[in-house]
Amino acid sequence: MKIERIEAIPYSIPYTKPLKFASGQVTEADHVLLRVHTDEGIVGTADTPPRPYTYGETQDSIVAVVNKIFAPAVIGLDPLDREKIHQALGRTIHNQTAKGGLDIALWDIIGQAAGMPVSQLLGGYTDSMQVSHMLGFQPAQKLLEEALQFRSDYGINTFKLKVGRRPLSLDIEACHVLREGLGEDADIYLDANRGWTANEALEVLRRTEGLGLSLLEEPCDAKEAMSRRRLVDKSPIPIVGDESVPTAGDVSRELLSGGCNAICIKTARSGFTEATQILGLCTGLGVDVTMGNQIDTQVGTIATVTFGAAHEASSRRAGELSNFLDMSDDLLAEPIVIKDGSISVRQMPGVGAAIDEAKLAHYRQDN
Ligand code: MUC
Ligand code: MG
Repeated sequence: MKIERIEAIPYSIPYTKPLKFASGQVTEADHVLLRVHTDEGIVGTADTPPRPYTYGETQDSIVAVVNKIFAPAVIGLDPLDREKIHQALGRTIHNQTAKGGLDIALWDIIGQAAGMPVSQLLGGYTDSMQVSHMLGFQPAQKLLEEALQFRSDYGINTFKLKVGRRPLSLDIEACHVLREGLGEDADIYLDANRGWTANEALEVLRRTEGLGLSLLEEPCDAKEAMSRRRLVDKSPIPIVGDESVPTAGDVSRELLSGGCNAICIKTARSGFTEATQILGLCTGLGVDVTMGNQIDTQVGTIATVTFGAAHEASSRRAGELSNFLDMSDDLLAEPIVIKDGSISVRQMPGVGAAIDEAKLAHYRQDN
């Protein structure tokens, strides 16, 4: 089997409600759908979300790097020659989600060729993932209303609260209101997207003591190495690396230098291959992982479910899998269902990301 051609299709689907966080906001899914075509007629599919404020990629840059650099480098190779393909892609640095999407599309091809669900090929640990819902910036009472609504509509009881605002009292109040309103059984954790300094994060931890918050993600820029280490040493809860750790090398640097002591894995930026390396590193070191969300569509979300459910360590905690609910539409032919707080792995060959062609024709921006 050979890779024959690669499509990088820019499209845009509006969100019904913007998601705001410390490093940016999302009002539309202005993503790029990747389709890797083989000479045997098998097509691998993946979604790539440009996040300029996180990785520097844009919709245009993803299309350009795929069309001009990655496609010419891998066309003619066998999709099973993964190591050769990764060597070829690795000659270009960064471009995380473009590389991650291509890797997922290759696995989709491999699963279809083998007649097996990719989740089973990767590890086959379980057949579903518990869902954590991400709450963007809003007044405290609105946050509680949204969380209660998600709990009653979908059975979700794990919430990631976006923080990193100033004055700190905005987020501190939100933590208190959520814990009070959701009760002690809800898992509540925080993600500041580098919005604070390490000392501000310490102050927030002091003023939310006793609330049972479980994790604090990317509180400040990991490049502020000295103060970040001090924060990790002093924090009573794990400090999670997210945007500071897109690659296995970044994970080892941040863990070994004390910049974090838990890791967020995102398939959108690591694909399945590097996510497997990261998971192995974390499991070997006894470091907890979370399955994160790159503000994914249903196409991206099903990829996270595929990987997360494949392994014990990545399915232990609820994964962030619900942001697509705020989109006005999606490209996935068979919509994802969240039931009793969880999403099932697709029991079909590949990743299970069949595309609704009429919707793609409607939302694509290149014709
Ligand atoms: C997250 O976990 O940080 C927001 C920015 C980004 O790159 O991902 C999202 C969610
Ligand atoms: Mg994060």
